[in-house]
Amino acid sequence: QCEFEDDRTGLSKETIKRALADNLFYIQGKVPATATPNDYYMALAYTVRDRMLQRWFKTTEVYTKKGVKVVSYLSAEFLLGPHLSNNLINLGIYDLVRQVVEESGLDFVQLREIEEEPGLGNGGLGRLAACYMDSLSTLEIPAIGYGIRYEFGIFDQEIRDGWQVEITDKWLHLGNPWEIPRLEETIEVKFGGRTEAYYDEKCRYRVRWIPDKVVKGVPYDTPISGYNVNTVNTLRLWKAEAPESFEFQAFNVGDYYGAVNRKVVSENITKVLYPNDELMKGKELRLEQQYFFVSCSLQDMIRLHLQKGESLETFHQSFAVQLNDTHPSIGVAELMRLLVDEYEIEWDQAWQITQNTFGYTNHTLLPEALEKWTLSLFKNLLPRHLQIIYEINQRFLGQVRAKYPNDSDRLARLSLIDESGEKYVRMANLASVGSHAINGVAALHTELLKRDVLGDFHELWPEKFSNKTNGVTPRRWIVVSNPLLANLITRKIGVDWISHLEDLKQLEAFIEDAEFRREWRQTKQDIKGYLATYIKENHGIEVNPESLFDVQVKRLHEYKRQHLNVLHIITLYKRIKDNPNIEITPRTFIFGGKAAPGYFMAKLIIKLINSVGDVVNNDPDVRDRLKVVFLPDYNVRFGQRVYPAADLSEQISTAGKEASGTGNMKFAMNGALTIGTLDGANIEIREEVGEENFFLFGLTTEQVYELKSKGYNPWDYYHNNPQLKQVIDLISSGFFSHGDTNLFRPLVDSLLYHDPYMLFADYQSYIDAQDQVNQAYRDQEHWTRMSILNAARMGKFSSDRAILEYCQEIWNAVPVKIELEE
Ligand code: 26Y
Repeated sequence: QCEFEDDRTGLSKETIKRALADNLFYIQGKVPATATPNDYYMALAYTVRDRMLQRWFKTTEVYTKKGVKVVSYLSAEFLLGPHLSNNLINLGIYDLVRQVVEESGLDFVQLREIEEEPGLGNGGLGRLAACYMDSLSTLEIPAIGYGIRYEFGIFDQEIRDGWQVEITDKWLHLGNPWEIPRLEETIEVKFGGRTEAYYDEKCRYRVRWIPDKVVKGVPYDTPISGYNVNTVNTLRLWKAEAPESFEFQAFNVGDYYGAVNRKVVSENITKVLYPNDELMKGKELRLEQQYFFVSCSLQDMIRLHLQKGESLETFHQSFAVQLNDTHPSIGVAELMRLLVDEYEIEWDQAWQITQNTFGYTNHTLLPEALEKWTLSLFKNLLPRHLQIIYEINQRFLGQVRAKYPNDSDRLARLSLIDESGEKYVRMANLASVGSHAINGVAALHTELLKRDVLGDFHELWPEKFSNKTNGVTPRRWIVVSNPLLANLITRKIGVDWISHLEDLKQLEAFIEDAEFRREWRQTKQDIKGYLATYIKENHGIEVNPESLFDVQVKRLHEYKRQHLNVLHIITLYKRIKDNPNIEITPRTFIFGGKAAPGYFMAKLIIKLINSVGDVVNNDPDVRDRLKVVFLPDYNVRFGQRVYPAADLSEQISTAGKEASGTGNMKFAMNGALTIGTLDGANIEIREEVGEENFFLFGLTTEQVYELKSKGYNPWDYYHNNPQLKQVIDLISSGFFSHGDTNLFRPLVDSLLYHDPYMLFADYQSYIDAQDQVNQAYRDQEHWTRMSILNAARMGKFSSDRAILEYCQEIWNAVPVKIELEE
C-alpha cells in the first residue's frame, strides 16, 4: 500500500517542498533558473493559501447551511499588514515552513520581506478592524468583513531634506496571492439621477429611483484565519468596474471617447484611499466610495439571506452589522431603501429590521472629524436616500417633540439635518438613530460621548449606549512580531496565553526569580540590538542599543503632541549644552508616522523633529548620549519591528482628545513602560498595570475644560517657566533651521498665542515625569520588574476580550465550531 499526501494540504516537509516547487512552476509559470525572489514569494504564499482553502470552504459552507448569525463588520478601512507570517502562525506551521524554505536553498526572511502590505487604512481605526477580524476567526464567530479594495492604499512616505514626501502605494503591482475575485457575485450600484413617485397595482404610494449611472462592484475575497482553529472567515473587498452594457448607447451615437471616459470615471471610485483621518472634507468621491461599498455589502447580505430561504423580516437574525465609525452609516438609509423600495416592506417594519440590524461604534470626539455632507451633494449623488433621511428625520423628531414639547434647541441638535448655516446631513445622528447600540472605544471616551457629542441621544436612549474598550490581537502583536519574548513567556507558562491573554498574569509568580528577570532583560536587549542594526543599515544612523529606547509612533496630529516630545528633547539638549558633563540617562528618541498630505502643521512637526535630530545627533557635546531618529514610512510592518524594541511608550495626547489608542496596548504587551496622560485607554492601562508602573503626567480632562473655560493663556506659561522659554526661544532663533527664523514660526506662534492642545500647560509636568523615567531606568532590576508587570497585566487589552463583549452585548453572536470531517 502506498500513501501520498495531497500536495495542497499535506503538512509533511517533503510535501511542502514539492508544493513550493509545483506552485512556482504551475502557478507562477517559472523554473528556478528564471525565478525572481518575488516568484518564490508568490509560490510560498500560494503554498500557504492552499493549506487554508479547505478550512475556508468548510467555514463558508457551514455558515450558509446552518442558520447561524453572522457578524458583518462594515469598515472603509482594513489596515491588515503582511499576511504570510500571520497565517503561518495561525496555522501552526511557521517553523516547519521556514525550515522547508531554507532547505530548499531559499532565504526565508528575504521572501517574507518581499510581501507588499495591504495598507488599506490610515491608522488606528483601520488597524482595529484588522485586529477584530483576527479575533472573530480565533473565537470561531461567523463573520464577514466588508470594505473597499483600494488600488492605492495609504501613500508611502519618504523624507527629503526633513520634509515628508508622498509616493503612491502600488501594493498590487506584482499581484496579490491572498485574494480571490468572485466575478460571478458582482453587484450593481446606482448613482445620481432622480426619483419618481407612482402608485403600484395595489394603489400604494411608492417611489422609484431613476439613476443616471450604474457601477459594478466586484468582490475580492481574502481568507482570515483564526489561531489554532479551523475557522477561516472572509474579508470581502469591493472593486468598482464600469458595466459593459451601460455605455452602448453612447457607443452607438459615436461618442466613443465619452463612453470610455465615463468608464474610467466609474472605476475611479475605488482607486485611492483618502489619506485624511480626523479631518472631514466634503469630497464627493468619498461619499461615492462609502455608498458604493455599503450598497454592495448590504445587497450581498440580502442575497445570502434570501438564499437560505428566509424572508427579509428576519434579516436582523441573520446579520449583525457593525458600523466602524460613520463612514458606512449611509447603510441605514440604504437598507431602508432596499427593504421599502425594492422588497416592498412597510416602512415601520423596515425600520424595526434596520434598527435591530445596526450597531454604531464612534471613534472620535474631535468636531472636525465628524462627517457631514451638504444637502446639494447628497441630492445629486443619492436623491432617494435624501428623501428617506428626511422621512426618518420627520418621524424621529415627532417622537422627540412628544417627549420634550417646546424644546426647539434640542430638536435642532438631534435633527439629522444641521440647519444652523449651510444645510448638512449629520452622519453621526443618522448612525445613532438607525442603530440599536452605540459604543465608544474606551471608558473615558464613552463617558464623554454620552455627555457631549451624543449627549442628547444619550438622554433619549441611555440603554443604547455602552463602552467597548479597544483591544489588539496578541497573535500579530506578540507572537508574530516578538518571537523571542513569546518563546520566553511560553517556556514559563505554556502556550495558552496566546488565545487567553489573561493567563499572562501567571508571569507575576516569577517576578522574584532573578534568572527570569535576567532573561527578560536580555530578550529586550537583543531585540533592541536588531532594531539598532536595522536603523544603521537602512538609515545610516548609529544608535546605542544600551540607551533607553523612547518611542512615539502614530499618525502625526497636533492633538497627539509629537511636538511636546520634541520640547523634552530640546530641554535635555539644553541641559547638556549648559553643562556638558551633566549626568544624563542615554536615550534614543524614535519617531514614526505619516501626516495627512494637506495638514501643514503636522508636516512642519515632522520637519522640526528632523531638524532637531540633525543638530542633536551631530553635536560633539552630546557625545551620543541623545539620538533622535525619524523613521520614514511607518506602517504595520515597521510597527512589528518597533513595539518589541521599546523601553518607553509615548502616549501624550491632550486629555479628552485620544478616543482610545491601541499602540499604547501593543507597547505595554511587549514590556514597554508608558509615559502618558489620563486619556483614552491609558487610564485603563494604568488601572491594570498599577500606578507605580506607569509614568503619569498632565492635566485631566476636567482640568482641560476648566482651564479652557476660564481662559487659557499659553503666554503666561512661557513667561513664568524659564526652561520652557529657553526651549521655545531656541526654536524661534533659527538654531535648528540654519538661522532661518521663519521656518518654524507658524508652529511657535500657534503655541504662544493659541496652543489649542495645551502643550505649555502640560510641559513642566511632562518634564518632571521624564526625569522620573531617567531615574527609574538607572535601576535596571527595578525597571525590569516594572516591565514584566506591564506585560503580565495586559490581558484585558486582547481584542479577544473586546470581541467577546461585542458578541455578548451587541451582536448576539455565538461561536460555531468548524469540523473538517463532517
Ligand atoms: C472622516 C474621515 C476624514 C476620517 C477618516 C479616518 C475620520 C477619522 C478617521 C480615523 C480615525 C481613527 O483612526 N481614530 C482612532 O480610532 C482608534 C480605534 O478606535 C482609536 O484607538 C484612536 O484613539 C482614534 O484616534
